[in-house]
Amino acid sequence: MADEAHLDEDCIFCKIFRGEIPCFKVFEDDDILAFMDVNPIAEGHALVIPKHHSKNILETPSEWVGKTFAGAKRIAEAVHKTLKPDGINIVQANGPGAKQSVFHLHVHVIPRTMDDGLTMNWELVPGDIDDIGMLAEKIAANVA
Ligand code: DGP
Repeated sequence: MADEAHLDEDCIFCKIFRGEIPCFKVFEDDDILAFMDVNPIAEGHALVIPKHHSKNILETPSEWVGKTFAGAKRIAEAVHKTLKPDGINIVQANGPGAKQSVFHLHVHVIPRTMDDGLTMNWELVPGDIDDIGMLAEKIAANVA
């Protein structure tokens, strides 16, 4: 269940799972929310967050880390089924030195293609909203 004792009024991702900021939802249960990244670095780039606010993996209880990564596996399977990418990276940043920009634990599920040239540090560039929404529907339909 969402950990009401550990939510942050000002956190963007807490606002998203409380429905105060819209998102293209891919999956939700009592513990996690998966939605499309608005600054995708690849087609189908999704995020998985716990319904527990803590900044990063170092500050998150293992129970919630486990729930979040189990969710990432589930979404990776849906992304794989939807896009049939050449590969999928699971990326998770902790702290400014690791280029973390939103300080609520989150896991990136990033479909990859051979020779896509992606590197570990990327710029935040808004994606095409229509494309993101369409992919959200397709991936959501494939969450098992
Ligand atoms: P990181 O840089 O690892 O902390 O990743 C944060 C990601 O969150 C980044 O790829 C952009 C994404 N993001 C930031 N704000 C929003 C938002 O309001 N909605 C959505 N869907 N994604 C967001």
